[in-house]
Amino acid sequence: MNVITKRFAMSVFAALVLSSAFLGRPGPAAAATEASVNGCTVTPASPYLAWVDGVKYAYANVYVYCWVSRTGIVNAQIMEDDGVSDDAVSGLGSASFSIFAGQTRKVLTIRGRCSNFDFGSAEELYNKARINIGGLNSAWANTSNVSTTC
Ligand SMILES: [Ca+2]
Ligand SMILES: [Ca+2]
Repeated sequence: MNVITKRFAMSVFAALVLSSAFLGRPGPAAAATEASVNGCTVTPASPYLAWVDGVKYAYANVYVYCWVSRTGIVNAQIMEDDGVSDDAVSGLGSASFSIFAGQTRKVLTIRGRCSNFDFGSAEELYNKARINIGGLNSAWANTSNVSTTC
């Protein structure tokens, strides 16, 4: 390869590496805001903050809609976006639910202590959730980030 061809090949390679890095990035940017499996859809709601006994907590609700009557399990967790490795704000919440056809219900509220993960700047909290119906897991669904100071 001459120098110009080689440079062009290198820049194409660099662009591919960059784009795959962005496409492969885990976290809210890559996930859908709802996920479905076996007749039900899970929708995590954005985290919100509340003071309880002088402690600042992040709370988040999770909603499930089923177009057929179903029993299942929901998992959810509040996270802080840190790019490569996100921090857990809450533990991994779990609850079972039974829903009639055509019903939407709040099936879980999780909470975790709001901590100063990003020193000197705001935290970016999001809620992720999935459901398991009849032994099948949905994909994880994520809210977009909520920028807040913990
Ligand atoms: Ca962050
Ligand atoms: Ca901070």
